[in-house]
Amino acid sequence: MNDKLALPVGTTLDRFIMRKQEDFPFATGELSQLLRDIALAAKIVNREINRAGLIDVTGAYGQQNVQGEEQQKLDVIANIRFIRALRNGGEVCTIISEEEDEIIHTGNNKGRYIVAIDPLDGSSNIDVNVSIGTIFSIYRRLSESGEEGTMEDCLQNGTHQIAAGYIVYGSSTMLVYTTGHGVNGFTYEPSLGEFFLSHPNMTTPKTGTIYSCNEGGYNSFPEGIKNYLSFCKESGYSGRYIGSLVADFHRNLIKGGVYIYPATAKSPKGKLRLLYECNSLAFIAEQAGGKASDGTGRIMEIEPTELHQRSSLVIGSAEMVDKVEEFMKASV
Ligand code: AHM
Ligand code: MG
Repeated sequence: MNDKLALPVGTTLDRFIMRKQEDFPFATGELSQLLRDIALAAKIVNREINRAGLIDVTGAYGQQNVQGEEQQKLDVIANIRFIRALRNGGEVCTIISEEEDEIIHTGNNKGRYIVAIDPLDGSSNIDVNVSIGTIFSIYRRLSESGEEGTMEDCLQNGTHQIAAGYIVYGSSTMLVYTTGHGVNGFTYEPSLGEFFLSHPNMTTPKTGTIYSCNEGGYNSFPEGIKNYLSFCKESGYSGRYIGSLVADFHRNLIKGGVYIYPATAKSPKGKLRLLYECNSLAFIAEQAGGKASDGTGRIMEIEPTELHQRSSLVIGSAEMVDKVEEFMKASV
């Protein structure tokens, strides 16, 4: 953890990013700028989310929003906003998005970074006023600068992430990120249009009493997961499942708990995407003292072979993730 500069609660995100950059004398400032680009897009998406119901009313009259653009679903809007901000920023050569089938070349061939993003996670909650989120990972390109980013650049395993974060659009909007030196959380103050440091050096409890899992798929869960769920119940744990990964993860990060999305009959390889969802949250979990596994091994060491690869996910408090792995091992 980088304690060289302990910044006080209330520091703006911009100042925080700037001061952290001073810890690395040879840094070019490009990563700092990239994080600021993401924060800017987050503010815009936050605004769209907050008036979602109102936009729908406007749309019903003319099918156009106030900017004269065609009405679009919020996840499409978020995708456009983040891609636009990253393209305009200039530091990113290539983006991969959960919303896009193919690699997106930004045209910034000198950009040193690759971004993987789930622009709006928790699609089933978008239209019903329940917390949703954005998840992102940042990698350094492996290919030569000056060329377009390659598939190899995009298919790096999670240990190669140089930064990752999420935005949770909840009872307040928060941006939480890591550059591999601990985890910091910032709360958005809408009247000032700024994120302020509210959760410095976040750490997650070693264990907890919350388990988060959609038990609707129980009948087709692996035996080890079924047994672990019985253990949770026998232990009197609380079941909490929002159905928005970011929000479930964020709560468990703070309170201690485990989120489980196993393989099911419907999603035999798991539902969540390794590159857009699992790796970024795994990086944050580990930086906060937690763990992330696919039930048998570390998420961040899985070698991706395709952009939209799925994985099982067990993530949260270290001792709880270990316990799930024990149950999985015992059942084979
Ligand atoms: P999405 O990216 O299409 O929104 O899917 C991911 C979401 C997660 O946020 C959430 O934890 C999970 O899917 C919920 O799935 P289910 O409805 O099967 O429980
Ligand atoms: Mg998602």
